[in-house]
Amino acid sequence: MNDKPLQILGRTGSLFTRLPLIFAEELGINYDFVGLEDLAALDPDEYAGNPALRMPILRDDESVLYGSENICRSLAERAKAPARIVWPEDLDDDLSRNAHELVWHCMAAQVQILMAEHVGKVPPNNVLLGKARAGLKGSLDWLEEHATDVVAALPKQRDLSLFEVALYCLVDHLQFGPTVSVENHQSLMAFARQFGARQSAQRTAFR
Ligand SMILES: N[C@@H](CCC(=O)N[C@@H](CS)C(=O)NCC(=O)O)C(=O)O
Repeated sequence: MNDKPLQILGRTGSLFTRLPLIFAEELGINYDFVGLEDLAALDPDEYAGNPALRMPILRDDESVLYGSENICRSLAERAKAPARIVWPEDLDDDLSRNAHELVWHCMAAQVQILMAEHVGKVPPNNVLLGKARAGLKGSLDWLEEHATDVVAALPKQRDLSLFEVALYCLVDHLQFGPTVSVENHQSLMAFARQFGARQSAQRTAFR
């Protein structure tokens, strides 16, 4: 068996990269973080071969794996002590499934808006940016109303859920790279404060 640490490739300020970093910390996985330089790069080699030109990527001696959810699943499979993790397919009612969909929508919209503003220098009145901001704001308002109930409905006997990790990373990233305001969403902020007390969150802070 190969004991060389796994590599998680991404950026310390990347919303999607934070998910597997938190999973790795929670699960006690030995890993090296490899920072990627250029968000505008068009060469897949700059993203460990990911043709989608996205991060994070998980790399070991034998393989590369793309996509934050894939990577979280792979890390869970590699954990020495099995953890009780709630995955999207365990959400079995419409409210929880909608909440999952909207968190992932918000994450994609947050990246899209920041990339357009900071990398693309797209004018702020661009219609697609306006729609992305409106969809992000509406989805955040929905999550503000429902996320507490969704979290309360998760199985009590759990170590981690992908939903909570993603929601935490989203709310924290909205403060790190502001696009639409989250500060007045009291229950989302309270959730983030509580989850943010975990060592895994503190060891992976955006910077
Ligand atoms: N579906 C991918 C999305 C990853 C993603 O959008 N990552 C952002 C960084 S947080 C990225 O690579 N952005 C570069 C770009 O948008 O061109 C995943 O779940 O990992």
